[in-house]
Amino acid sequence: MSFSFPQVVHPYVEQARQHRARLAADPHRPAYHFTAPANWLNDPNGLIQHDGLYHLFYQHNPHATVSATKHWGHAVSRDLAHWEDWPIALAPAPGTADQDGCFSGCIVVHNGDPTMIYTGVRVDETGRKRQRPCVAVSYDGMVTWERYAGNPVIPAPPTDMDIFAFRDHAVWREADGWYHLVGSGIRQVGGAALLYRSDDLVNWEYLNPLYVGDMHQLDPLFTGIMWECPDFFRLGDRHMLVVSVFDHVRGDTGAAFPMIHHSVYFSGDYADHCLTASYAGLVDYGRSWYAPQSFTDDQGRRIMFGWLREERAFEAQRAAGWSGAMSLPRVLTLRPNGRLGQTPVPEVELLRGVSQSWEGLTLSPGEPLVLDGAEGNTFELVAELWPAEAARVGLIARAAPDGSEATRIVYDQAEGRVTLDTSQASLDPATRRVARHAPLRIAQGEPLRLRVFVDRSIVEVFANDDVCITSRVYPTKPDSLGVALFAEGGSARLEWLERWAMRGIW
Ligand code: DQQ
Repeated sequence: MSFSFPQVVHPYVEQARQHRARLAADPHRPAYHFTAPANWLNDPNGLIQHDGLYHLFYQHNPHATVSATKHWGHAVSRDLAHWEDWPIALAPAPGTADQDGCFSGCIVVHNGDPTMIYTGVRVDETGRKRQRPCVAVSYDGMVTWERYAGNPVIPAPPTDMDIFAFRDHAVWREADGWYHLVGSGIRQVGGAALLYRSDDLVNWEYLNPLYVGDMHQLDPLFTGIMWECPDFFRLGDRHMLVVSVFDHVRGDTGAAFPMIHHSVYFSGDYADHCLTASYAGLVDYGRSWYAPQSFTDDQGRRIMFGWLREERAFEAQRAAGWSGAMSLPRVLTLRPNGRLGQTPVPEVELLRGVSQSWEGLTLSPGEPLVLDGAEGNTFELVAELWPAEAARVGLIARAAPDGSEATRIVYDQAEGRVTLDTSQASLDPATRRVARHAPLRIAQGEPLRLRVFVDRSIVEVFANDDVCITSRVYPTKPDSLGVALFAEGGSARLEWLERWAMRGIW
């Protein structure tokens, strides 16, 4: 079956091409992870496959590299690997409920028309920033959007709880109508995903919180005072609620600053409009992952993108002229005990170029094995390793010849965890450099399987299809390109390793 796709001819598209050409030589600018043409990008929004075309909308400030005046940027793909820019879908409109920002949301198809449910931001006369659900509809294949005249469609949050914040949306269809989650927090309680029901997407009846967190609980997961960007879907015989954790930190003066943390999933049973969770975990254990959203495509796959935020100074972002990237699209699977499994969509392999492979090598402690010919900053690497007697085994990437910069991915057998260590990734003190750990228990008779995507300032790691860790790295030296394997505390074995140069997505 063949589709005929709309061709968008618009001055914005040419302008976007010029921005991309201008920024392409930046050594930190990803080549095969999605970025905005220029300036600020954050959350993925409105993910949908419609008439065969994949749509990725995203939070975007087209005017600067800072998080302000949120628009909905828009790109499309025929294969989930290559992307084209389309004109900005939604911009704050003076005099409307979104005049100070079009925040995150989703898109569903209602009576044949793609319909966007997003958060309109408007600062009122008293200076209060009001965040309320709004609706817009497209009648031309999602190029232009008409606001619903009755926006906001929910004028205020429920009044039977002391609500803190009210934004971001997940909407899905059940037999008796549309259901809708709004991200929120209940003061002194914790994050909350508030559930509504509607027949027409514009008249909403509040039901109850689908699920509420506990802000005082730190272990095993910290879930904060408020939840942003709720996402809710069925996976196998479970339901998954994914939220991104917002909290405050107190500065030296005692003043509270907003702080975004990580994305948590709760998996369990959904009945009577409530979720009973039996497992909770982090979607990605790295430093840079936030605000994911997912959708189901026409092959029935649940596919997720997340925002990979910057870990360098605002000044460096301003000088670069761009900020923020998307993760690779990931297919979600259900793992034992309700855990969330993630693998890159197979279409990512369309980007593979020249390949090289190594096999059957022993890794001896104290003698890192440099993979000659594997160096680079834009590649994918898949390795199968047997830790054997080694206490730790791993991979080094973006390494300088003199060892002054290096990013390490380490599996520790005794701890049962994999670490993405960027603490020496850069000599630039104004970049965040941290070690982030993910629990990884490898079953008896199974090797350590690492799939690593290095894309200039992005390192995205998938371990045994079980855990993901993604962080940003900013090596300062042009020759910080080396790749090596190592073992510590005993010998390990490399079964095989394949490395592909990766092509760009534009
Ligand atoms: N980003 C959006 C909000 C959301 C936050 C604004 C999460 O809708 O709560 O750009 O990154």
